[in-house]
Amino acid sequence: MLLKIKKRSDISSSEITPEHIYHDRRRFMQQSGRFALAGLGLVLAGCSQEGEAIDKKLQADAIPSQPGPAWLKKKVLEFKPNVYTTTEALTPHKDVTTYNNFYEFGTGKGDPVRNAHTLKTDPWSVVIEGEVAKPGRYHLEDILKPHSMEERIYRLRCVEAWSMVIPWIGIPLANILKQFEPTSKARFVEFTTLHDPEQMPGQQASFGSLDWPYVEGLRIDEAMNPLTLMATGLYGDILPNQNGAPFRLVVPWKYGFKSIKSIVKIRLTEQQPKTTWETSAPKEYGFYANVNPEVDHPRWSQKNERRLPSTLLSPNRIETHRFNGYEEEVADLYKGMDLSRFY
Ligand SMILES: Nc1nc2c(c(=O)[nH]1)N[C@H]1C(S)=C(S)[C@@H](COP(=O)(O)O)O[C@H]1N2
Ligand SMILES: [Mo]
Repeated sequence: MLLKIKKRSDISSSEITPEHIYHDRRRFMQQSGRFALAGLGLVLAGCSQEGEAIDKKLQADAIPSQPGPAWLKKKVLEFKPNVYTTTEALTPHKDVTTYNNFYEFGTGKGDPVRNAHTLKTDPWSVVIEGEVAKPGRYHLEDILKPHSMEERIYRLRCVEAWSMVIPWIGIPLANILKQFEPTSKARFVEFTTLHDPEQMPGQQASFGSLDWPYVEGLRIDEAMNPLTLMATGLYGDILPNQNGAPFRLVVPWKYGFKSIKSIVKIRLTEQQPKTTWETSAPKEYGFYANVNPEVDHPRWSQKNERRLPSTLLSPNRIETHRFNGYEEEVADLYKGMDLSRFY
């Protein structure tokens, strides 16, 4: 059964606190530990749909710690639970932080956790430009300062047909954009990831996987939708580098590649941005990239997904839902559009 987000009107204030909301990081870890243990015997035999063996060493070893800036940690720890949640089981912390797509650190799922310690996330500034009354280069701290942190538990559905349930911490993008006063000409928002081959080995020419920097975009109404989040944390702590520290986008009704990591520029534009995956393979990846079981990828079906942890013996295949289960919240944005054309 599809678990819908509760509307604010459906939820009593007493319900907002306990059970599925975890202020205590240790509790998260206990929960992840349970899931990880349950899957342990299978993990060793497992491989992903892409035929990639799960890295046994990574499953066993401690991950290099990336402490991140103290001011950000303090801010993130002040998070409050939000009504956007789900009763589905969280994907264990270990899977969320060791099975990643972040091509700047390599194209293998285990590459980002191995390599992303070279990313320096402090100090971090973000350029805000284009159709805004207050353009400039801002310290991340100043961008976050006026806002409070919320925890939102969202499904993440990768276009490669696997998915996770992740407890993010962040701020609605709408609140951040309003701070810089978009002009009436702002019809789209373009996001750009850091481009620095010294910190991001996947950007060195020898890899040649994508055109850098990684660019993504949203229509302004998609950007302003209450579900659209700028994340700075997950699982009760700051974002690990491999998950896009210190500041990344999360758009839960779209395929994961829209949720761009380690953002250094936000540009408001009149024209639709040219995005990385659309540019690299326009027949396979579109600008909209809404999760849609009715429109297959040219090389595979989008009707189902592997909910991680997933192994060969226990693939954990589930049905994919329109807009990743967020239809009620976002379908209105696409009224009258042919979603097989605007994929
Ligand atoms: N800059 C950048 N952002 C990126 C990617 C990337 O390679 N580079 N991969 C995307 C893809 S394909 C997915 S599925 C998600 C994965 O996010 P996660 O590793 O936090 O689960 O990040 C997205 N954001
Ligand atoms: Mo993805």
